[in-house]
Amino acid sequence: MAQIITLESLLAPAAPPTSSAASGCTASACGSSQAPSGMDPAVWERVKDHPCYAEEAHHYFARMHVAVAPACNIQCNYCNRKYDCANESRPGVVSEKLTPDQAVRKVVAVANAVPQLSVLGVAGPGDAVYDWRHTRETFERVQAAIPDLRLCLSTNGLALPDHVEAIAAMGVDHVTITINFIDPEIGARIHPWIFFNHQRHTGVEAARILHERQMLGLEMLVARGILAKVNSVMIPGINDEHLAEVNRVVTQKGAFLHNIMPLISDPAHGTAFGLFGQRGPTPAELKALQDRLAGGANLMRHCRQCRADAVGLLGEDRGQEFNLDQLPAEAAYDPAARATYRDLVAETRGEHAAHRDAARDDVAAMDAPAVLVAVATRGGGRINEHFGHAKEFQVYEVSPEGIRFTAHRRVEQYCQGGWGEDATLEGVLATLAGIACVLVAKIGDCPRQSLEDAGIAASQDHAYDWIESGIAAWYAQRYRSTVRLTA
Ligand code: CLF
Ligand code: SF4
Repeated sequence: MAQIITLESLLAPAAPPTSSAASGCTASACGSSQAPSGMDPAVWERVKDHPCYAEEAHHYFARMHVAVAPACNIQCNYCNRKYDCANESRPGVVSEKLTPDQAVRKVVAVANAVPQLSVLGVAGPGDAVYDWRHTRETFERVQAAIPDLRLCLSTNGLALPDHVEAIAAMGVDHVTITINFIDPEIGARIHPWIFFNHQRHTGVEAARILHERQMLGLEMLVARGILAKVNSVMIPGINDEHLAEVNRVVTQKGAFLHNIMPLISDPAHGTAFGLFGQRGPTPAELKALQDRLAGGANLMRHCRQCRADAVGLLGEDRGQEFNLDQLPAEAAYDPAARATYRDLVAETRGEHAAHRDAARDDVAAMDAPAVLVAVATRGGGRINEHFGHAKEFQVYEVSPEGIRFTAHRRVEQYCQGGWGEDATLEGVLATLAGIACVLVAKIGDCPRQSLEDAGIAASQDHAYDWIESGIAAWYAQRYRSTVRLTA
């Protein structure tokens, strides 16, 4: 018998949702989610359940990576081969490497247990396209077992032109290329060598070959209608200024999305950049660059730089629940839970879209400054996480121009085993610097006071509301009273 699933049981079990902006659901939005303005509805159909390709989708849908591709054909100065591919993951965490057979067992187990699952990605721990034999076999077998799972892969691009036809024939619709440079002089400072055509190349010559292959691969993907995403690692003093040129070129070549990720660099990771003391950008530097690039390719701002074996919604990682030794030896795929969940999301997203539009109209009528609001959420588009349980906050910029997701900020969970840790709270406060207000499902008096002492408002008045509705209501309350006081 099919399991009974509700969105609330999956995402916000503690209280019924309420709304402070629009109420009910408009006829036009009900039961559907519409393409964002300017997006072809046919393209929206291909991205609306991909948590990386559509920001809105990451509230509802999960991805999983299987670490089936250990081999790589280049060296990046931000990578230590002992660890995961840093193009799509945090360095410093070892993945359980899987054979295609083990990967299929894991995908079936996750699909049965995580109804939000919509995408299977191969993102390392080496290069998914260079290690094509493993990636292809995994995809073919998963496709046979779970035909509606979207397939996604990530590559450095060097081997991509050799496999685009096979990728297209398999129906892989989403491919990411990591492109950090256009100018080979800059590329040589990031990628010291490549292995190409049975030969090792170094320096500027290696970077030039890599660049040509990346451009060719991107053009071939776009020509076949595959949605190409470009990831770039932002490395201060090396390619940070140059990324505007990367953005210009990949936009012109038809990239669907550009994801600029901050360099993660730590001597403990044993990477060349970590050992040289190369720093990563600050959140403010990253945001300033992203803001400068608005208008080119769509920018992805919600990347979590996830592991090569990540499982779950982007802000969570349930990979440890599905280690090999925990998997059943054999299990059949049961499509019921995912199908039920999809139907519920389809209905809910229409309601969410209507409330988002109402919230946008509410803030457009305001005369108030742009401020940042941090939201604690467990997914589903709601303010539904307690302050003390949050492992990250989603940051939105609100102004009369609208309400826009800008970034996430990771924190150490404040509440451990029933009580809050003062030392942890200090770190949380530092991470929330520059935030005007934190919206949460619940917060205790003690952390609320500490936040207020640090100049950050905290509110649980919008608990379980839609994120945009709660932000608009807080904004109106905050700035209407200011207007009244100063009038
Ligand atoms: Fe994985 Fe990458 Fe596909 Fe997403 S991740 S292969 S496109 S399914 Fe997503 Fe993770 Fe960022 Fe990658 S949040 S690191 S962008
Ligand atoms: Fe490491 Fe990935 Fe670069 Fe290969 S492509 S060196 S695995 S970061």
